[in-house]
Amino acid sequence: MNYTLKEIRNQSSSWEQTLSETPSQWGGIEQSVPVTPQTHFLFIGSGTSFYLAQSAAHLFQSVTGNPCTAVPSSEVFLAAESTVPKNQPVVAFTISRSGTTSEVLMAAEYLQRNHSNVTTVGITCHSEHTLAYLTGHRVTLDHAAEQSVVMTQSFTNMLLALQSIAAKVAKRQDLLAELWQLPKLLGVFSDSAQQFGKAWGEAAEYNQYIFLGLGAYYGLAAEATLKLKEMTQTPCEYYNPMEFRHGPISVVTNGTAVLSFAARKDASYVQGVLRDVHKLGGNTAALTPTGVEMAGVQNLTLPGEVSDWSRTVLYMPVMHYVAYYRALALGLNPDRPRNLSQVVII
Ligand code: F1P
Repeated sequence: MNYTLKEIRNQSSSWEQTLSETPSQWGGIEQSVPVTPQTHFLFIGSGTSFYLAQSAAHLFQSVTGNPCTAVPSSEVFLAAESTVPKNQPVVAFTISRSGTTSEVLMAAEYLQRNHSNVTTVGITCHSEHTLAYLTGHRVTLDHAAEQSVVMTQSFTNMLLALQSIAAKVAKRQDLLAELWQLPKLLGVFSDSAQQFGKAWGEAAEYNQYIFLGLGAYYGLAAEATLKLKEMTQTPCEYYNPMEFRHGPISVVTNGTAVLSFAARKDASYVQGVLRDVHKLGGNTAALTPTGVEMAGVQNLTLPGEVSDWSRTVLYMPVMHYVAYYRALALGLNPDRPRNLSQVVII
């Protein structure tokens, strides 16, 4: 079995380890991380880790109520005036699987040199790499490290760790309990996730893919797009579903596959968008919560009764399989994606 498939399939058990290790790691640093109602949380990353930052910012703000923003690493040191708050305490989660990506290290160094109001917390899968030594504090998930170039379990585990921290900061034990259901839910769901991903990935008639997600799920749609692009170079894009009609829907043909992440709160709106796509000849599918059925759309129901907030990472393995199986169908090696390396050093 190749690395990529092994790591996609390892998510159920790696999630369990992340959920058991994060609270104690965060517990060891929370006293030195100033969190007040005025604290601004900044989420920083590059590539996959930036899309992770986007989802994390939404998830954090929705339970803490604190202002949260996500920024590509480069915009910390190249556009700080518009991305790094100056007059309030800031906790900057600097996210990097490798902990050696140049821009993330440059961002962390820049913050420590120029912004005394900022406390940096590294989120990484390599406790032995530079980022973990550079930031003021760190949460390390070495069990989620990968040999593959493309990030799969590292994405979902670092996001899950940030959700576990958000639930702790917000004193939401109920959400922590919901997160603890996810490893088992993925266990019972993984076969249907794989079958769905295989079918949609192998479909030779699809020549472009569009992923739709709103709020915290927008970062998931972005990451699903990046996975497919990295592993297969297939034309693909991502949008907030309600934005899709405002121009981008012009690309839809009968070779277009539109896959949406539907939350309970937005399912009826997503259904309307997919209905319009279908009328234009597009192929549509929705990943939906239990009990939400969308007529005229291929549904893949995610198991469990957890909240939209807690369910976030459960959508991702499906998209990992879509990209993985499309790569195989195109005769490509998912472990050796074109033009890419595990880490970008500039
Ligand atoms: C981020 C990243 C990945 C990309 C490739 C190169 O790495 O850009 O998003 O898929 O692997 O590195 P990191 O900073 O999270 O290690």
